[in-house]
Amino acid sequence: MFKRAIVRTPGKSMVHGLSTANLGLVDYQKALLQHQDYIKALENCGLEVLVLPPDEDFPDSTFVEDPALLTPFCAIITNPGASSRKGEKAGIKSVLGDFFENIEEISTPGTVEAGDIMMVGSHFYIGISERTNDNGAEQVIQILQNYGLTGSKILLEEVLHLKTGLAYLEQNNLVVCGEFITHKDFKKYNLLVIPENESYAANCIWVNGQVIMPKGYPKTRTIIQSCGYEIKEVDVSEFQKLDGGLSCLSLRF
Ligand code: CIR
Repeated sequence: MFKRAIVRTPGKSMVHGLSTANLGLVDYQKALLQHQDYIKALENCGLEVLVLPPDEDFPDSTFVEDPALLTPFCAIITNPGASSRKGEKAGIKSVLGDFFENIEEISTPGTVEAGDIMMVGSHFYIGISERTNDNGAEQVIQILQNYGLTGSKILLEEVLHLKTGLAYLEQNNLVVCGEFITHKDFKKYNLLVIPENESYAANCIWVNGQVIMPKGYPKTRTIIQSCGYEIKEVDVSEFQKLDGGLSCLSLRF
């Protein structure tokens, strides 16, 4: 069960965030309102939410999931592969010191963005992507092992981050789409296969028995609901324009 979440209010500079989506310009005022709704959804799942102020120096800093990986025993400050995001580390490290006794760090030449890491119990799947390299993944695995946890690597072919196309909903239920549907490492899970035209909704989050998912994906909603989860929908269209999903917008622990 999670008790808390950390989010960062987007700054005006978010309109200059990294994007391959081709979905048009971000509407900043709309993004602020959507971010508030996202916070409410987390609170309605019982979480205490720490809201960090905008950091205008880093347009993508609202995607707080990427610069840190939180585990039950330590926080790992990552080393984002995108050069414009490397400086996000300091801001998140100073905050996590209040909650974690053990803070570890990934160092160059390793790069890691935690959107590439999915926790399943005490095991962590690490996507090797354009943002997370092999050296970074090996550093994460070594740190995890020092705390009695395990990690393994998954080579990504199409998606930006591992969790762009995967979400673990506990109880062996794994939401999958695209390249992950037939991946051998995920065969042991009960796969909830999301249709290609709703692939954005594969990035949803389990929060204490409930699932928060993006608004507007009825087939995915039905699939997840049929497994017995209560669903909360949030419109995150402005973050989608920056390739960001629901999971990217918070650190949950
Ligand atoms: C980026 O390209 O880094 C941001 N515009 C989006 C990051 C999304 N984060 C995630 O999937 N974990």
